[in-house]
Amino acid sequence: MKKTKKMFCFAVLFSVMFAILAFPVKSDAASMAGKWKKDSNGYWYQFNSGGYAKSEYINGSWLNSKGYWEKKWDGKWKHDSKGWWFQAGSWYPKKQWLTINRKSYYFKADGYMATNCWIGRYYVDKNGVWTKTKSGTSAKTKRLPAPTYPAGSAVKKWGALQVKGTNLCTAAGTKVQLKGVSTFGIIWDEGRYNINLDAFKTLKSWGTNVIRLAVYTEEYGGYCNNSDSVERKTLDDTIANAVGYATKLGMYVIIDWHILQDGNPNTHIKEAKQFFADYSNKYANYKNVIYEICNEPNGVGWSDVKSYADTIIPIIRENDSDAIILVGTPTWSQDVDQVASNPVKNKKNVMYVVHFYASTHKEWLRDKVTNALSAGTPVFVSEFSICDASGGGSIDYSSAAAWKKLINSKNISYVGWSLSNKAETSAIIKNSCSKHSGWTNSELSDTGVYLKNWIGGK
Ligand code: IDC
Repeated sequence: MKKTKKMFCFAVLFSVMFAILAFPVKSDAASMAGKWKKDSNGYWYQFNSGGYAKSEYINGSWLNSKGYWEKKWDGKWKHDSKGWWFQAGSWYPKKQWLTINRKSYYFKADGYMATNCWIGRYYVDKNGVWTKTKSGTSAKTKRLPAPTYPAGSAVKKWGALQVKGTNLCTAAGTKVQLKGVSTFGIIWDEGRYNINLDAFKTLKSWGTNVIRLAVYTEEYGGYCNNSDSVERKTLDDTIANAVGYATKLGMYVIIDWHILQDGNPNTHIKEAKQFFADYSNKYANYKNVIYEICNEPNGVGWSDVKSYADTIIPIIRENDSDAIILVGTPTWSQDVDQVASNPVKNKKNVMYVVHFYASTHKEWLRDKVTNALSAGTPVFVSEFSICDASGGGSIDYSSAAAWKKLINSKNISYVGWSLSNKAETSAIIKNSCSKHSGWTNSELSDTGVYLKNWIGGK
């Protein structure tokens, strides 16, 4: 009899609790979705997302480490002029984390809730809620001081770029179009000698304001290919030199983690984490460095690419809160239309990559770009050519013209492949030309002349 009465009291207690319990300012209850359940051991709380509450408060009730209701529902947020604390009877948390309505808070030695600060590896925001955790990947590089950029240069005029809506904009918020050239594999002979100050000057004289550095990962001489004689130091030195030239000329520069045959960016995620920790630290004070985190994912779906991006972006953001980050898309950076329904978590200054080779990729890929833009996805064409997808074959001028029209009308940034004299159509320098800067039109390939004219507004 007595027992039944007690259970009855509990039932009343819980219903009343749901009816009257409201936190005045900290309206955490809204974020908590689930149901109270009961078994022979007592009450417990099942989340809609699966799992159950344990060692935490749910609507003021303490659930123990086994997940069972333990104490009276006496936990309440309180505050005074010094801040918030959480009072449960005569007890209040101090020097500890506590999860309250599915959010974690840190209470300092005096019992007040911590705000806007790091507690070890964990960050609590202005509401005291734990929002992020340090990646644990720390940079092995030294942070360079902020450089100066020459008068009249793109970087001097536009500053640190930002993304607004689907547009790339100047620091002041004006729409801007980057246009430029991608190096060939930075270590490959047909490309490496074209990475020099005079070469970049030549490109600048065409109107180029961005250079992309193709740092292959798995191919020969790649950053993650340890089976050949190319040392990482050579790659790092080349990147350092190239960023130096671009900076000296006031051009933007994209550090491109050029995955290709590795297909899934997660294949080398360990190396990628270290790479982007190192470079975002080194260039945190540079306004002109852009990070492209995975050239061309292939054989892998957007959810895997997104999970990779959601790992790498926070690592970059730990060092650099606003650099532009370019995220490749599945099917060799074509599926940009898949992003809108499931974008990366930290969207600030992130753009998504489309690559096209005009002889292979036609109206259907242009439609994807248009659809992505209409759905609010910022698009950046960080690599293209006007031949076929092998980098060879013949030029399709009519498809190229359709792309040019689309890109210019939507103010999309574009970067042509590639600054090389290899015997392939996409190489912008003729194979017969061995100059490494100062190319005249007759030393450029047909692709090179086309790119130069486009960049030059012709
Ligand atoms: C190509 C080079 C080619 C090289 C090959 C290595 O042009 O000389 O042998 O890489 O796999 C891409 C890639 C880019 C390719 C290019 C042409 O991003 O690395 O470069 N391409 O195939 N995507 C579509 C085309």
